[in-house]
Amino acid sequence: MGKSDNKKGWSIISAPSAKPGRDWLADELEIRIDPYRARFEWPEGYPRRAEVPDEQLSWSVPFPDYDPPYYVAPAVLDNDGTKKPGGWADSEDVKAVEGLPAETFEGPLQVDEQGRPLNPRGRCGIAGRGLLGKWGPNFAADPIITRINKKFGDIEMLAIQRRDNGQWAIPGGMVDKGEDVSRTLARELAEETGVELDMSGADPVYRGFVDDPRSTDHAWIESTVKHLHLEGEVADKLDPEAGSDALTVRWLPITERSLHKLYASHGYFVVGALAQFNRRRPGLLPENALKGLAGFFK
Ligand code: RP5
Repeated sequence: MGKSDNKKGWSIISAPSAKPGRDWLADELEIRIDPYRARFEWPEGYPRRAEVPDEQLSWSVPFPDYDPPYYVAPAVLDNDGTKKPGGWADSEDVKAVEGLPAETFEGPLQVDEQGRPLNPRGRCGIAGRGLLGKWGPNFAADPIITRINKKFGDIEMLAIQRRDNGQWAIPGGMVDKGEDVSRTLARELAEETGVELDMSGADPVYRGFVDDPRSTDHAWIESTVKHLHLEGEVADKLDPEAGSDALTVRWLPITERSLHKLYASHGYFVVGALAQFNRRRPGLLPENALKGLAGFFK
């Protein structure tokens, strides 16, 4: 198990560098995202999360006094697909929802006695769906696009500043119903940054739970993360332009500091992508830039 830093709001991860004698660049990274923001942060409009002691996080441990506030955002209710044509949200009546998956990237879906899916990372201190449209897993896709800035010797990523909270993020988004995830990666990239790239050959980085501050006991995000490193002139010819969900778009230098400031679990996804790429193509990414990221796990 890695460590958490409550003041900075890191997630917790189990990583080789947390184990003596192992090196994050040389060894396979085992990314396990644990809930931090999902327990201690919440977006504007949410009620305060109920306290959940570490030892009662798991649904398998009884917590008879657990009585979290219930919250579903008005935007979710207004976009109920059973009432509004084209609505992106499920019905508020969980029993009326068709097609709840039996399996998610995190394993078999567990439900409570009311049929509500249970967050695979345990109790989050808020019942209902919050700002998330789907009961259970809300599937997302995150395209990591990197390049080397030769002038500064940096590795940079294409990042957006989110309109909802001003945080820098991978230009990801939700998978539409029936959509192939490669398509979602390319579509979200194009919608949020104006950059059009074929993501079908991108390298898989991660699939699973995201520590998103919108998470609740009954709704959470699971993402497919893929990485494309652009070489030579390709990246310089692109002309990124912020789309509707983004305030700004830029090539963001990847540093220990910028990684920690990224939205949700995105810092872990980016460092995981770089470590994996560096093992496959040793020598291509600037050594100094990589060395500067070692402290990310400390
Ligand atoms: C994060 O929320 C995911 O990693 C993905 O980047 C994003 C999807 O939500 P929206 O950007 O569509 O709000 O948890």
